[in-house]
Amino acid sequence: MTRRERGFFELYDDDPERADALVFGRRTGASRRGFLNGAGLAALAAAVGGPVVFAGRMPAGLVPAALAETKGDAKPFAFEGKAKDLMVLQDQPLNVETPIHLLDPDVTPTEAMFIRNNGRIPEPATDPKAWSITIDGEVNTPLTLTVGELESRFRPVTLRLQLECGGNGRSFFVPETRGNQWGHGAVHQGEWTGVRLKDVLEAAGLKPGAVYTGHFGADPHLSGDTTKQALSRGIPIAKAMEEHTIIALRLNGQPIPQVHGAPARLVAPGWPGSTSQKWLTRIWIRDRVHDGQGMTGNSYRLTKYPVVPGSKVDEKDTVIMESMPVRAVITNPAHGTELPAGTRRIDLRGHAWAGEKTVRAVDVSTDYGATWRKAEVDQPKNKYAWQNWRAAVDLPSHGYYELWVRATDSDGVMQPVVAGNWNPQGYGGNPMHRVAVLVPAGA
Ligand SMILES: Nc1nc2c(c(=O)[nH]1)N[C@H]1C(S)=C(S)[C@@H](COP(=O)(O)O)O[C@H]1N2
Ligand SMILES: [Mo]
Repeated sequence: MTRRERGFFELYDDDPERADALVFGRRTGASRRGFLNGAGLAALAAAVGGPVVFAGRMPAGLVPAALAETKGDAKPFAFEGKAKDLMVLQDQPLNVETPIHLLDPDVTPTEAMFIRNNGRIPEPATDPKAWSITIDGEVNTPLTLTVGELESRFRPVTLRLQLECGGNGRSFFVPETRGNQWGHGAVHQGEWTGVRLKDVLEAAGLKPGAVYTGHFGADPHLSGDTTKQALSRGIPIAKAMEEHTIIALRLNGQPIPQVHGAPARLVAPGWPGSTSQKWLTRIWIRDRVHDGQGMTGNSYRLTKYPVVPGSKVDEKDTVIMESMPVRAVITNPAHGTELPAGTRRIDLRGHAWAGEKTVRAVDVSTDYGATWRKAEVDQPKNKYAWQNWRAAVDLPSHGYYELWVRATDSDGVMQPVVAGNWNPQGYGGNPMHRVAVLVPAGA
């Protein structure tokens, strides 16, 4: 047995440069990748606290999961109503990621939900019921409705909806792209109560020329410039009329917290989170694709065809990102768990989702993808709810393991091992999720 010099991750936390050099030998340029030779393997075993059981199946050059984890600011997150272990990626604007194990419940607790802001958080409304939303543009009757009127005039709906940032997984792209370096944790599934956007748009009456929505919120632009929007995205009319697209008024049975868009926000499930406007004040029905803040250039756009990673891409060679891609996460055990000595079999569980589509299969591996086992996958509770999955796996001896999960969507598209589909701003990075665990040697 390898004697454990340090804790599971301490070495990498303290001095990642030195740790990399130890494990992978000479570094080439700024790259972390190298080859695991005998000395590297011994160093890795020492670092992770046990023998790397399936080292023989480990792809050369793949950064071990124990070392690849994204980390936010090391300080505990101090924000009213929020869990302290959320990871702050950015302060101004506030961008905060959820460690995956906090996503374990089917409905994400409000305190565990990731936060994504492009601008400043607006001042809370003094009278939330009097907050008003204007529907104008290509409609027969422009409307201004208060939250109170939305509640009294339209039928309420409650749905479990997964909401994922378009940039979730950005940190896995090579070369790195601009923006928040999210791991897999820019996603949540709330139980949202509100009214269907469709019902509201029907009350206004769409003109035949209606093509797209344009969303506006009350959050000031980061610069303080009142002529600029922090974010103003939109969706095609068909998505706006889809019955799961809602103006949400409550989250998990409570008023929506200010940071999540109180008192009214859109939820356009399965699409990049940026289409789910917080602090909603206006929906402008457009006769063309909306051109607000975040709709043009490379923002929220994928390339029309594969490009050489790192190349410059023209707007004409891009398409607006619509459905989010397939992804699965392991919510239990947590990354970095030291299991009880003698553990030889464990239960894995988590969620999987695929934007507009559903998940057909989830597979798990303990040996770097050499062999796979099928997980049991539940049906979604409602359309756009994530699907819970579970699987038991064997761990043949003590040591370091990586638990890998990959999902396949209803069209047969499977998650890649590493983030493919590179695009200039790093959207839709969905490599498989990997969790490192340790089974210590018996006493
Ligand atoms: N008004 C407004 N709405 C917004 C944003 C914003 O910056 N301003 N960010 C969007 C993005 S990019 C995402 S991913 C989601 C995140 O929602 P959450 O902060 O409630 O988790 O909100 C969206 N709605
Ligand atoms: Mo986002």
